[in-house]
This record gives sequence, C-alpha cells and structure tokens, in this order.
Amino acid sequence: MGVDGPGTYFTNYRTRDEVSAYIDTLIAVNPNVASRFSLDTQTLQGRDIWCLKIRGTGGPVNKIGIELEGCQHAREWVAVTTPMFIADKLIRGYGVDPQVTAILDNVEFYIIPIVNPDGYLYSWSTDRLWRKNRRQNANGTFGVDDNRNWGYQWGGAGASTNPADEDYRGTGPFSELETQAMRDFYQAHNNIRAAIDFHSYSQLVMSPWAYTLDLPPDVVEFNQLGQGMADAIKTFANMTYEAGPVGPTLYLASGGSVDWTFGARGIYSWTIELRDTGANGFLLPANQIIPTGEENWRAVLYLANWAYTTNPIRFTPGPLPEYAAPNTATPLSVGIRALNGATLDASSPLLFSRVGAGAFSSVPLTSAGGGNYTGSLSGAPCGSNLQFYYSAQTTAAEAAVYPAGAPAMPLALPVLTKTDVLNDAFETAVPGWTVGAAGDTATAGIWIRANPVASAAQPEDDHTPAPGVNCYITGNGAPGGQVGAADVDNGATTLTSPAIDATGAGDAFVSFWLWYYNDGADSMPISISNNNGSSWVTLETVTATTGAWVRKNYRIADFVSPTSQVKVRWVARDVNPGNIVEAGVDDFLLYRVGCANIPGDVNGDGSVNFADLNIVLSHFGEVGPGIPGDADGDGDVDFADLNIVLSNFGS
Ligand code: 0X9
Ligand code: ZN
Repeated sequence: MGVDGPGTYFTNYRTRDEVSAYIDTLIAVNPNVASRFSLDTQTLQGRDIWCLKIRGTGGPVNKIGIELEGCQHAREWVAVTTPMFIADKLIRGYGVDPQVTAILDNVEFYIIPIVNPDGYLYSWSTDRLWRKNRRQNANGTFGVDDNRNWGYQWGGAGASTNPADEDYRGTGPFSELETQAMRDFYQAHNNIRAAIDFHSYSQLVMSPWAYTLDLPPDVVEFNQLGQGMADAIKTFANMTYEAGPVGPTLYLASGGSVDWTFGARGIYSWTIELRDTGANGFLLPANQIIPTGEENWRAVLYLANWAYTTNPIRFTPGPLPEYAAPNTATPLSVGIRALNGATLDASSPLLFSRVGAGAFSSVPLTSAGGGNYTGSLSGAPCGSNLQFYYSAQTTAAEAAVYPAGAPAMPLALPVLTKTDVLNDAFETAVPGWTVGAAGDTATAGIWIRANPVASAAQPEDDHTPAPGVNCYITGNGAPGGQVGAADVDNGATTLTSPAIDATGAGDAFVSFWLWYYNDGADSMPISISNNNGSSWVTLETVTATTGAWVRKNYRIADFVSPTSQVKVRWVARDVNPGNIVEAGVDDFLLYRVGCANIPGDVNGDGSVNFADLNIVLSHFGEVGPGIPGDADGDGDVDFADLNIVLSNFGS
C-alpha cells in the first residue's frame, strides 16, 4: 500500500475493522488533506459513525462541501467500498492529478462509509442479507429502516408501520440514533451543497422526490446533473445507470435521506443504486468492487466540478415591455433564488440603472415574497435609452449579475411613446376588413372571422388571451373533422385590412399573429399597400408550416413610405388542389413608436420647460450636427433656438 496505490484493499469486501484501518492508511498518505472524526451520536450498540474529511490545502478557506455516504442498509456492501474507493482517489490524487487538486482546493468532502455500523456487523456475523439497524422494537422484532426514518415527510407512502417489515419507518421522525447523528452532522456543516447516498442494487442515479411523484423545484437542474452523472458513469465500462427522480424511477419511499437533505436543507441530493441489475443483487462479486468504484468516481468528479464552478444564483426576469414610456416609471420584476444548497442573502438584490452612457447607480430591489423581487426604472426623456441589470449574492458572498454580461452588456429599453392606431383582436366586426379580391378562385376554405375549429392543420384556439375567441381563419369544418376539412382548395382567398392612417410622429409598424399550414408547394404572400390597395409590395411570402401562432412585425418604411391609406392583405392559396392549406391571422396592430414632436422640447420628454431652456443655454453658441438644444435643427444653438423654447414654454 502507501502513496502508490491501494494494493489489494479493493479486491475484497472489508469488515468494519478493516475499513477503519484503511481510513488510517489513507490519512497517513496525506495527513494535510485527510482526517477522521466521529459523528456526535453513537449507535445503540455503542459504535462510532466515522466521517473521513478531505480538503485541499490551497484555494479559499471557505469551501463548499460534498457529502458521500454508504451503508444505511447493512447488506449493501458495495455501498461501503464505493465511497472508500472515492476517498482513496481523492487523497492519492491531491497534488498529483490537476483536476483532483482543483476540486479539493474548492470542495471539502465528508465521506461516511458506514452509516449503520450495527447492521453492517450483523450482516457479517449472522445474516448476510440484513438490511435495517439493530433496534429491538416493541413487539420483539429487530430493526428500523434508517432510510425511512429521516424527518422530511416522514410516515408517508412507501414506508411501513409494521416493525417486522424491511422498510419499517420507526416510531417517529429521527427516532433512530443513526439518523439523529446524520441530521446533527448536516446541521453542523452548513457548507454542504451536494450529497450522494449510496445503495445497491439497480444501477440508478436518483434525485428528489422519493415521497411523491410530484417533481421538485430545480427539476431542470436535477435532470441535467443526474443525466450528466449517468453519462460519466458510462464512460468507464459502458454501464447503463438510469437517471431520474426516485418516485417515478423506482418507487415511492418516504423518510429517506435524499428528501430530508434537499427538502429540509436545500442540498442537491442523490441516491445512487450501484451494481448490478439483479444477476447477483446484494451479493455482488468482489471483482466488481473496483469497476463500480471507478465508474462512480467519474460521477463524483462530474458533480464536484459542477458544484464549485457553477454560480448558484438564478435570475428569472419578468416580462419587459418593448419600450419604456417617456418620463414614466417602468415597473420591473425578477425572480431570484439560490440553487444547490446555497442561500440567497435576501437583502442583497440590487437594480443598477442608467440613462444612456455614464455610471450606473443602484437601488435595492424590494422583496415581494416567494423569491420574487420588484423594482422600478425612473422616467427618462423620450428618445433616450434605459440600461439596467440586477445583482445578488449568497450568504457566502458568491455574487452574480443578470444578464451575465453586465455591466458591459446590460438590458436595454428604448424610451419611446407607443401609439396604437388600429388594434384589432377580431373579436367583433371592425368596419373595412374585406374577404375576396379579383383573381380569387378558391372554392373552399374562404377566410371567415370566427372561433376556429381544430383539425390536424388548424388551431382550436385563436391567439387572443381569454376571453378572446375569434380570429380570421380559412374556413371551419365540423368539429372532429379530417385534416382537409374546409382547407383552401382550387385557388386563392384574400383577406384585406381597412385603409389605416400610418402618418404621424415616429416610426409606423404593422404586427399580427400568424398561423400557417401547408403540406405541399404552396405559399402565402403577405403584402402592404400605401395607396388604398392600388398597388402592393410584398412583406413576406410564407411557405413553412408554423405549427403555432407566431408573431410577425414589420417596419412599414422598410417596404413603402407610410401614408394615410395603408392596407395589408393575406392571400392564402392552393395551387395543387390535393394539398392541405390552412391559414389564420389574429391580434392585428398598426402602431407608431417615437417622440411626439413639440417644438422646443429639445430633450424630447414631452413638455417644454426649464430643462429644455437649460440645455439651450448650456450649449449656446455651439456649432455642429446633433448639438443638444438645436431646436430648429439648423446645425447651431443660437437665439432662434432660444426663441422656439421660450415661445412654446409650458406646452
Ligand atoms: O428503498 C430504499 O431505501 C432504496 N433502495 S434499496 O433497494 N437500496 O433499499 C431506495 C432509496 C430511495 N431514496 C430514498 N427513499 N431516500
Ligand atoms: Zn439501500
């Protein structure tokens, strides 16, 4: 043995005394990184529950913790050898393998190879297939299942009330000395972010919950990490371990460590069922100790790398308007939470903002409960650009910003007035919409304004949120009809908007929500006219099936110059009568964005006041393009500009 390697230690299962001797051997390999302590509570039979602590000598003083445990269930001997194998790799790899060194300089490991020593000894001395601890129950039977005795959702599904059963839950939450010891250990080590409870057998990598089939918060992260560990396991000997939450993957089991550690302490917690899948079951041949250790070592490396390199703070920004209204506060909301056992410093979230360039200033965000925060951007002049970002930190001072590129790449909101000229959800008849045009020959699927009836090609619901129900659609078939029911056949059907006034301050846009389905070589031209329909310019020719309502948005000046007689039309057509063609249009909007043009409103905030006067005076006499205060836009700031501001003062 010694520094070089474990020798023959992992060629066989080991008694508790041999495990203890090997813990001493490992500590002797590198006493600077490895040490042993016993949990505060001993077992009923007076045995210590040992913890092997491993941490690097470099890196930050405050490291996150990862806990690995085995042998809540006495007969699962490979769940003792596997955490010991991982301890061996960590201790011998420190200062030798750069990856291990980096991990141990950032993560301290707590390895508890025998949670249930009384049961483990009994499985060696008397009953190889003993599972529980060795408590004598009131009715004279022996053993409580430690992995049904933890205090989160204790006593729920998949835990027996019968002391004779293998999954007996005990007389109350944490009635057992082993689970008490573990609970107190976690409470004394609040840096622990991730934990793996090793069991055998079935080859599963399982996350919370075990007490319910409901999915936990952070299910996305759990699924990614679980699959990542299973993939890492596979790289060694191509063994398949299935990943998923305990309940759906295995069975419901309440009162387990995986639920308490996550539910009560926020730790990213796992139950790994080791080899095999049943050929040998609990009696796994000793020649599988090393390969089982190797493949799970890879899973632990994956988890540890993630745990210390991934910032635990997650921001979920609320919806933003497209534009901020000038001189009006813009409310903001953002969800902020800490993952992976970290705790958000509830008073840390800040909103940083600025108008245009310059320094950001910050104000605290206000907690709205449930991990949601609110804030507000101060009103800014029309035409300016609001920039902002969020920051927060954990109680361990891990800081994060959103967006991640801030402050260099903040969020931005243009400050402009948005004016709806025609906003038509097609719920009621608005005058001027017409169906039919010269050249329309379709014999079926003619545009109608209606509540759509689903087919495989047509939506059941319009786009407008409830109570909205109607849209324009290319015909309705009978409910439950075939895919081709009332689709467009034998030519074109044209929907045309009324003439709309797109003139006025700012830039005019047309937007709407579109549904399109086409299984052949058909296409739907969408066109715009600025002369009441005398001539048309194509906005887009849609060919691809959308399969959903999609938003379309066009700046009118990119196609035609905006006039008071702008029209839009959609020509759904079926060139080959055998094809399926369906189209829908909803939530039509013609709008303008810009700044109302008040003479003398040189800062564009919608009124002429001392702020404008001040701008003119402070730039008085300057010459050049775009000088602030150049009210008449003639390239200098002079008495003509001052006169414009004064004569419109107060408007
Ligand atoms: O039933 C168990 O405790 C575990 N399976 S085993 O065959 N090793 O006994 C699964 C445990 C799932 N995790 C939790 N319930 N915490
Ligand atoms: Zn087990």
